[in-house]
Order: sequence, then C-alpha cells, then structure tokens
Amino acid sequence: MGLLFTKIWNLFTNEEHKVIIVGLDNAGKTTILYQFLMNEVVHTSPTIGSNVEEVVWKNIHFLMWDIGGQESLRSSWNTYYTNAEFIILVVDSTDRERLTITKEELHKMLAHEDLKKSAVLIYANKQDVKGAMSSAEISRQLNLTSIKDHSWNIQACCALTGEGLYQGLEWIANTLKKR
Ligand SMILES: Nc1nc2c(ncn2[C@@H]2O[C@H](COP(=O)(O)OP(=O)(O)OP(=O)(O)O)[C@@H](O)[C@H]2O)c(=O)[nH]1
Ligand SMILES: [Mg+2]
Repeated sequence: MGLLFTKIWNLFTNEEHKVIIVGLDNAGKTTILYQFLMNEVVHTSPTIGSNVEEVVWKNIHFLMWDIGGQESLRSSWNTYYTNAEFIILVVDSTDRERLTITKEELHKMLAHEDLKKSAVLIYANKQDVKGAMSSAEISRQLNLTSIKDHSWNIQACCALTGEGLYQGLEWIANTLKKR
C-alpha cells in the first residue's frame, strides 16, 4: 500500500530526480546536458563550477547537474553528491592516457557515503572519432564488473549526433521503475 501510494504521489507531484554528470575535462558532459535540453549541439567552453538544468523526458523530471571536470575542480565534486540518485560518468573514448584517472575517480565516488544508493550510467562518448575505445574496452579498463554494490550500465554514444544518449536515459528510467 505504501509503495502504491508513493507511486501515485510521484505521478501527481512530478518528483524530480537528481542526476550528477561527472567525468574528466573535455569528456563531453556539457555537450550531453544541452543535447538533452535542446536536442542540439551547443558551443561549449570548459565549465568552471557547474551548470544545472531541468530535463523532462517521458514525463520523468530530472534535475541534472553538469560539473566541471578539470583537475582543480574534482575535489569539489563531493559538494554535489547529496541526494543524487544517478551518477552519469562521461568518458572521452579517445583519451586512453587518462582512463586510469577516471577509474580512480569512479571508484572513489562509489565509496562515498552520500552516493551509496546511487546508480551509475557510464557514457563511452565520442564514438564518432576513429580509433575510439569500445564500451567493452572501457568497461574492462574501469573494472566495472568489480562493482557489486551499485547498479551500473555502460552505453556507447556520440554527443554530437545524440546517438546512444537516449538508450542511456532508457536504462535510468527502467532503474527508476524497479525501485
Ligand atoms: N568528436 C566529438 N567531439 C565531442 C563529442 N562530445 C563532445 N565533444 C567535443 O568535446 C569538447 C569538450 O566538450 P564539453 O562538453 O565542453 O566537455 P566537458 O566534459 O563539459 O568539459 P569540462 O567542462 O571542462 O569538464 C567540445 O569541443 C565538444 O564539441 C563527441 O561525441 N564527439
Ligand atoms: Mg563542461
């Protein structure tokens, strides 16, 4: 009864789901946020601080926080963690050298108290670039199969065309339904 009530309540109140978009600088986070918002590619410059937008998709309301990924900004990512239901980790699939840094950041986040109930969607972005790593390779390098205490999914995408982005949101929507 309680669960049913919660579901009906959410239907009427259009409850907002908090999503944080993280990843190293130049991964494509801001490009993805504005694809979701406007279905177009915007001109971006490196994010200092964050951008926040309400994205509505299939009647689900998301509050999406796109956080700057430069090294000096990463220590403040944790100020955005409270109540984040989903983490979107964006990876530049051409950036082989820095994948170990992404791996460290990911596993550090997953160990954080405030994110222990959050699910993680990893976007293997920039699949349009020749020589980009596949999602299978990125999954291996990030050691995703070792993640047992969070739901996770990896999705190949290209933020410039939008390809793959909505499959990622579909996974988020299905994860919400299961709760
Ligand atoms: N080829 C290609 N370029 C992309 C793709 N997604 C983003 N870019 C480009 O990558 C650059 C960085 O994109 P941003 O969205 O600003 O990156 P960011 O992750 O927000 O970076 P910070 O704000 O510094 O953390 C821009 O020139 C984008 O146009 C993609 O799928 N393919
Ligand atoms: Mg940005």
